[in-house]
Amino acid sequence: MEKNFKRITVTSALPYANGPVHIGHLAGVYVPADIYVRYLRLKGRDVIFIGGSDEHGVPVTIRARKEGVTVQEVVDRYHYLIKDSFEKFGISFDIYSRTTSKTHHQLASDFFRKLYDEGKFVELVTEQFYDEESNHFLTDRNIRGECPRCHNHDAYGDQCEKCGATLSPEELINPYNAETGHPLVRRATKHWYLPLDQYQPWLEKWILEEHKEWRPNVYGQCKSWLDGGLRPRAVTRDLDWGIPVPVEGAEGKVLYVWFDAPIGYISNTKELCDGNPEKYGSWETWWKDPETRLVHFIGKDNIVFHCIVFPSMLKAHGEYILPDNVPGNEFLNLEGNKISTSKNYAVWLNEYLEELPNRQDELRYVLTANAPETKDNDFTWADFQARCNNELVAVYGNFVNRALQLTQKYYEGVVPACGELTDYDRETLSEFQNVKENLESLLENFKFRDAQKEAMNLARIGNKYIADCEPWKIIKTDPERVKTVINISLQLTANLAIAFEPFLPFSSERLRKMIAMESFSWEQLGSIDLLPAGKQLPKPELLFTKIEDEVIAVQVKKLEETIKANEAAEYKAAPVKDTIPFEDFEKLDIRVGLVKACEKIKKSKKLLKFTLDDGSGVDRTILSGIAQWYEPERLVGKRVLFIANLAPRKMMGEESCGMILSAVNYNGDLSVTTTLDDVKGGSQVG
Ligand code: B3M
Ligand code: ZN
Repeated sequence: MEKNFKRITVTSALPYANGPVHIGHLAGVYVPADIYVRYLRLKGRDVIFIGGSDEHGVPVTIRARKEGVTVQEVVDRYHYLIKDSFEKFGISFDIYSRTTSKTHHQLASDFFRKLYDEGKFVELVTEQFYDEESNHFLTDRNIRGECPRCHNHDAYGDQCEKCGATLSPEELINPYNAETGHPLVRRATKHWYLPLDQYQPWLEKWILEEHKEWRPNVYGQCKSWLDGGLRPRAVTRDLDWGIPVPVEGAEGKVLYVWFDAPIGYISNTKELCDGNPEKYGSWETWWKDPETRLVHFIGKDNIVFHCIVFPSMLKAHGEYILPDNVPGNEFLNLEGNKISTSKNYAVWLNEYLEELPNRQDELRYVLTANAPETKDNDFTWADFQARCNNELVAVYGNFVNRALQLTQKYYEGVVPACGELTDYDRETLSEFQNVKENLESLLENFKFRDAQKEAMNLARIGNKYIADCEPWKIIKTDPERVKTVINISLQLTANLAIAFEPFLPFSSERLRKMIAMESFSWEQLGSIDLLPAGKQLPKPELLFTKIEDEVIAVQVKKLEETIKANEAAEYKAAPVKDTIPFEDFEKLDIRVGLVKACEKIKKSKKLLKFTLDDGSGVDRTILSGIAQWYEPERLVGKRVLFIANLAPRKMMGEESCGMILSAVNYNGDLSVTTTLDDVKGGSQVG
């Protein structure tokens, strides 16, 4: 922090209340924000942490229509589900409110009105697509029509999924309403635009010159937007869900969701402070005092709104401070694939909480260890297991457990006194005193991944120390030395509880109780007299437990099944071949064969050899390339369909007389066809 700020307002993106939150949200926004806030609180800084649901916009209305419920029902359901997930993961918001709150509607409305009255908007009339049957304007994604390039009939208003062309709705031939199929007409409509072009020179100076310290991915995105030249942006929409535009003659229009949502940070602060002024003071201090540092935690798809649009709104308004930093993260992938809410491909937090109970810190740990801070990153269950077992259990948990168990064993849980320090003790202590300084500078610079590594390093130092000193070997011969070693190990343990608090709050809390500390603060980090000699410690329990293979297998399988289900849902049958006359069909002699024997063929991975009863009294041999999908025993006794009059062919030295019919599934898997009833071998099919 270059400037000395008095207090810090921390916000994290308001998730859309149109579905549950997943690990991508947690990794990209909420865990880093929470680490930062917890650190500042431990330091005794004046900080508030603002969150809430984004309950306006088109997606919630689509979801409601699909489910046949009201929009209010949809946002209620997800608001509470999301809020609950965050709470259970220890995301320590001072407030988690919603953009449908009264306070927010009022504040966002007033914000708009002030800009309107001061002539900060430009009014523009444009032609938009309109559905005359249901009387409403449509958004790009809700418009479909024929692609002007490949003539696919179901291209979207923004893109053709068949040929990949990027489109705008006007380009579509015969546009129609994607939900109802109604044809669309063009109709003139008036909207208010924020003239971002007018803010361009100011933004260039403010970001490109004065905020060079922003993360390269954030700075880079801003630069490329600015280099491309900014254009006015509509801040109103023709929709019936949202905050009504507070201007006469604007009936049926609402504020654009990206206009109202960031104002939600301010509204939620107001709600927080008005509800508890003794604790939080006036909301305005948190948003208007230049000595307040404003920090927005977001994902990369929100960068332009938080770095360009919202600051321009704040600047236009004139009374507010601007963000001092916007730590934006890249995306987290899952097992090599994109996380997708619409495809249900994600690890949902509410499901994780049920399926891996009491393992919130484990997920927080792995998400931070793999945080997509500078580039997209991948979450895999195998890595999750490895990090939990090899780092949390084997390093951190192991050290703490050793220190506490030895205290029980040798001193009945009473902290022994520290004797004279050796050079090695001093070396160890100075090493971990450096950790504090390193941690601080990393946390202040939003490098949470490296910061957590640094904290883990402290545990490694401890492990090495105890392993090198081998107290169990000298307890008889040099009991005084052992006292010192255990004392130092316990001091290190206390330090670990503090250092890990921002990252692993649940474990730190448990550890704090195991070492009978009332409370701790960041300033204590690095000191070696946190646990006074003579202090009685309770019986310790394990800080972390191993994650078993079965638990991981279940999760991996779940994702694989989702992929399969999606592939099946997306599968489109191949086009039907050219029509043939009936006589051509009659040329084929398809029959039922009873499988008398079936075996693998040596030297071939593909072929199975069938011996069929085809009703002729003589066994028929057919080879079929389905070994990959069937154990031969499974097919014995089954009735299969085969082509009886196909010219015999030699394969792998065997003669095959006919062909067994199989269906090719969407993913290429083969499935042998059979009859529903017991039909005699040799029966004709037709
Ligand atoms: N709801 C988009 C998102 O969830 C949007 C963020 C608003 S932050 C003010 O990614
Ligand atoms: Zn196309």
